[in-house]
Amino acid sequence: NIQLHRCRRRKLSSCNSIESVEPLTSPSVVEARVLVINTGGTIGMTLHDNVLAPKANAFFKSLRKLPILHDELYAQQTCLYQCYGSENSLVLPNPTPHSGHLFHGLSKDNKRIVYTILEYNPLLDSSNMTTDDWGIIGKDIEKNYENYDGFVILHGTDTMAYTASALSFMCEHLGKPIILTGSQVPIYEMRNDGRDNLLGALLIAGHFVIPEVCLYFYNKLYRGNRSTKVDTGSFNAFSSPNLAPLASAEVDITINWDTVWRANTTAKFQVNTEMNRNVGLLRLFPGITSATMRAFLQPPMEGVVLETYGSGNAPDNQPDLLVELKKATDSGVIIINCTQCLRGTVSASYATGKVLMDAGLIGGGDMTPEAALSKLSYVLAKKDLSLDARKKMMAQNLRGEMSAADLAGAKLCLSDSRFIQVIAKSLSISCKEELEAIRDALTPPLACAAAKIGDIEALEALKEMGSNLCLGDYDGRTPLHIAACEGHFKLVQYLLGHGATVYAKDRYGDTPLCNAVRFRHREVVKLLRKTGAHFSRDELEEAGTELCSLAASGDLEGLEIWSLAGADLNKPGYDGQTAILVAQAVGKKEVVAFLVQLMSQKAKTVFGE
Ligand code: ASN
Repeated sequence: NIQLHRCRRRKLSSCNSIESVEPLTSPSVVEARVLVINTGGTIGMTLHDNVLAPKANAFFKSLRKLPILHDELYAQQTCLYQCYGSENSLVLPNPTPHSGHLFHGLSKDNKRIVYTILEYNPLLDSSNMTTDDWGIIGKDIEKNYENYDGFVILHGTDTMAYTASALSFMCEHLGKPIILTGSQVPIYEMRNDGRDNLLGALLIAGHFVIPEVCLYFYNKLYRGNRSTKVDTGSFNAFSSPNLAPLASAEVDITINWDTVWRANTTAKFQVNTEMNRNVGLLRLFPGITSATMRAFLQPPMEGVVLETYGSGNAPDNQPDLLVELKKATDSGVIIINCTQCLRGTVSASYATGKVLMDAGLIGGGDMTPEAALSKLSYVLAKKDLSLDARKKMMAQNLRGEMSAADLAGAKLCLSDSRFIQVIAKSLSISCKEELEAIRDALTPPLACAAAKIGDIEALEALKEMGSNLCLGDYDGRTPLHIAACEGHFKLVQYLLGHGATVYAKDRYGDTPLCNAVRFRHREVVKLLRKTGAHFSRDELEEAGTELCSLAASGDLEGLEIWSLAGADLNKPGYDGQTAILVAQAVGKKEVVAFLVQLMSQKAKTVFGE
């Protein structure tokens, strides 16, 4: 039982029993409270008969003797044990030590992190963890949610990524940090990673409101459902192959706030411990038989993560395998296609991938198998939902566990993007990838609108948001197309100087040069030509007819623009007549003279006169 006192800002001299203890200098300090749930794992193991196993009732006592993890003097002076319980509460040392060193990356508000340890009995090697253990952890967090600022879960590394993934789904409307950590070497050994991991997790949980289930290991904070154990023998045991870390603890603790999941709900936190256990992971291997597949997909199996090759591929020359898969999906088993590769996403780019979609599998995007499995278990337990609704949920990004399909790899920084953030908030969008999706969807039309009115400042602002000014709108019209239509010379210049391409084609196949010609913007045509713009072979071919009609109607401006744009004034029209012959035939002498002059000018430029 944990005593739940809420003494967040306690007077240091509020305790009667401290007369004999030297008072501290600061009159009051802010305290952050963290609940540490010790489930077991190597961090608290000792050797028994030459093998490591968890040791009960030793962890708290040992931390109490470690000055980097506990300040006994402060505890005495503030009557910490009376206030929070002597059996399980500790306090981190002062973040601004007497040596005068800055405590890098943390707030300067002299915050003390008081942490209370809840030790499970029995402590488990994480290989012994089950779905029920996830539920127990979840319920303990729920019970204590309002009394703590953050939660640290000490856990074995072997299945830490599974528990982190499962908790991320079970914890609905989470608003506080839950950080799993552990170690590769017991904290009792001289060289160990447990102290640093625990300290880092405590500091982050106590200082930053990161509303996610995270995993902290070897100076990095990962989104729990993106992490996976990748090394048995290194302190750097975890990786998050498809998502950059949420934070890194170097000289400074730097939080990557753009990546941190944003709470997008007004609903209250709750832990949903209903998990469906009839789920499984099946890794494809060359030579797998339909009998193996059939056996695996037998009832009571309700959900399977199929770990496929590469970008989600499976043999398409073994129809018997595909038949088994199809039979299972037809009978209501949800099968998720995840890649065996550490990094990347599944996509139906190969025939060997498409067959799986045809067999009714759902693409798992770039989810880790751990995340996909626990998501299945969570979603399948929602008995009130129809099969279709559950399938839909599996394909959705629920807790930042997957990147939006066409956006994996989006990389631009959104830190200045107030506008998109406000829009995203109103649309209840939480993750960086989705924000970037919105930015990328909205900024091309916005840039086109800015180009329309010749607003270079607006374009500049969009560029600062990380927008690519070369992107086209829904019709493939780029800002350069629009500026060329409007004849905004300065803006065309600006765009050309900021990466816009003269070769962009809209859905009608038109380039900015075509547009500038059509709307008769002489200077823009010249500038585009100088930058390398040219008509296509077909356009040049068809130009003859256009020139003839311009000549017939006496349109000198039109003839000049076409000539500037690179049209051959001698090109015959559809009936074999050239513009000059047409002008003569209709008696337009000034057109004939103009064409002769244009042609001689052109010849001079060609021959460099
Ligand atoms: N077998 C241990 C566990 O998962 C491994 C560890 O914690 N490093 O509990």
